[in-house]
Amino acid sequence: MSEHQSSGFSRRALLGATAGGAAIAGGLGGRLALTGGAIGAASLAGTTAATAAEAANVAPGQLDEYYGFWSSGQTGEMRILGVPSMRELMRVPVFNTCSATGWGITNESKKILTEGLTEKTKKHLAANGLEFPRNGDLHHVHMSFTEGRYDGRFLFMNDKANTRVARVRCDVMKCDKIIEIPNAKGIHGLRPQKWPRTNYVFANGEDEVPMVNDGKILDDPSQYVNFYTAINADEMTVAWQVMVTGNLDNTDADYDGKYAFSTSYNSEMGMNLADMTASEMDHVVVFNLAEIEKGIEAGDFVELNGVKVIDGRKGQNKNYTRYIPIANNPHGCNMAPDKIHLCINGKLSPTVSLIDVRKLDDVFYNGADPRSVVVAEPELGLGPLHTCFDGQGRAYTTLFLDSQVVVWDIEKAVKGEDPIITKADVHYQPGHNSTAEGETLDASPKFYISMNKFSKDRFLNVGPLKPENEQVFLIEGDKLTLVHDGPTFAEPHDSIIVHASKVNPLNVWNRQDPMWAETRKRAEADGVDLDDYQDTVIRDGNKVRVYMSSQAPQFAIESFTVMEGDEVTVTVTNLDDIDDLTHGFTMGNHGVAMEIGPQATSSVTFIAGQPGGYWYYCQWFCHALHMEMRGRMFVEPKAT
Ligand code: CUK
Ligand code: CUA
Ligand code: CA
Repeated sequence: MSEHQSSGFSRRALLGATAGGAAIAGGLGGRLALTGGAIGAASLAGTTAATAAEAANVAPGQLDEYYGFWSSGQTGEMRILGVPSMRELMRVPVFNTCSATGWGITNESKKILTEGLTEKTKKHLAANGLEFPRNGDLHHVHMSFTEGRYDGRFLFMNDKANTRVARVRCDVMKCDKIIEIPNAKGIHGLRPQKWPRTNYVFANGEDEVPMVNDGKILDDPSQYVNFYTAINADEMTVAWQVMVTGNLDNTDADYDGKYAFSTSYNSEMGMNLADMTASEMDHVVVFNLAEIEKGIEAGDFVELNGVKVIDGRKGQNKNYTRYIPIANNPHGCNMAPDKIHLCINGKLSPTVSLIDVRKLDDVFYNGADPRSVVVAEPELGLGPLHTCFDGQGRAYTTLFLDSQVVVWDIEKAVKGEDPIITKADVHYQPGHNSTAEGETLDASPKFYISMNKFSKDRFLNVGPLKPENEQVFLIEGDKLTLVHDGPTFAEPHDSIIVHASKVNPLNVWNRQDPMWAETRKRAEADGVDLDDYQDTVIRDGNKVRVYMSSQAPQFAIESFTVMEGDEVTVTVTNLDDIDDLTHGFTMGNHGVAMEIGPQATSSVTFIAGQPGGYWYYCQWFCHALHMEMRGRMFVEPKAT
């Protein structure tokens, strides 16, 4: 034990927390175990925490029991972690561009990034010299469900910054669809339908916009509205929208396939902080799926930018929506796996409001008071943001202001008894949290992950911009033991933890994959069969199309010649069909790089620059002779 580490302990103990020695020692124990100081951990932390850390330790070469799918906020990508080790396994570019894989650079990815944009947005982007947004703000990643359980088909995610929703295919862990949601602004909350399967993905528009937003109405909030969007999950098209009163924050769906819910923190329709927090009550909007579908069927909608929009605003007296009053500025919206209770997290209020979804029929069809569905409102602590579940009747709510998690008993809360089981300190200011499959019928009491917004002193100082801190706790009965701190780059909001048995990605691409279907068509038009590979260079006026295969450690074409200013398209097919044998193609000095996975085809188009010789090379270390995997592009001067 060095002195440095010892003093670290006392500082931590002072700053850290009040949840008791176990959590503090657990933190240290976990940290030490991870740095290899197992003996030190045992002597310092005592046996319980050391055992817990051991239980959560995944030794080198061992696989995690769970996949974690992580959002990344303003980074715009999806991340895959192993849980409980919290090892970062992969980054999947979605709304961002990626230097390694060429997402946003290849023709295949550009197609996905551009085809779902509205014409209006394409114009904004063109005015800025862009084809697609450079950024994204990805808060919520959720997997498709079949009968209340993760089914391993797709992951869906939002982009708050550019009002988009994306889908990632779980068989290859690549994004295959991105759509911009018309009418709405700032897609925030996002959840798949749980029952009977994910036919819809629900997406909340957080920001209010003029109705219609064409510049005629500007600073007149009385004419602003918000939109709730149901996306057809199989086709990735907008099925319908509901116009609502107030804004929309987070959403969830029930386990009966009947209702979906959204929190609203701005029922006031305020345009500044004072106005957004002016009321005593905001609301939760309840969407009646069958009635909305009937309304669409019956033609009770307006068509707005190609979308069927139902009017579900307050006072419409129709059965599309109901508004349940909730203490001012609620945030998280979490359906419990008991299939009965929906938790609305108070944020400004120290409470969670428990809604019994079985009572909603009475509100819709028998005129019951909307507040009658709120069956408990336990006071839990300051700043409740999100709640997750362990399938044992316990709920875990993050307390942002208290920097704690509170574990509480749902049934006790409903009975009016003190529901609080325990509180544990987290470091610091937690937003979302997750338990193993906690938003599904397979919720289990194994790990608790606290996604904290501030890491402060938990890691070596890396300058003014600090990582976030995500902590893993072992759940043992009523006790939470901290076993791991994990720094993350900006800025995951949410995560889901999926048992490894439900996720079965391929090791090698299928040659017929739709990802490069367009490229295949282009090759066919050029007389090139991508499956019976001919390495060839096609000249077509000032367009040059290079088709080449790659097999470690060589590109089939070692040089090709183009003219200055030519539009060059390079299509590479990786003929290796071995696990983990990815090649790359980087064209020097042209800002061009891409990944080509085993058996995959990727293509990239660029303008040949100044005359001269340029090297292209494989940027994925693939072979002992990987450095030699390179070739030349000769750019001839334009004839004058
Ligand atoms: S929101 Cu981030 S902490 Cu976007 Cu799910 Cu609550
Ligand atoms: Cu192929 Cu490195
Ligand atoms: Ca409010």
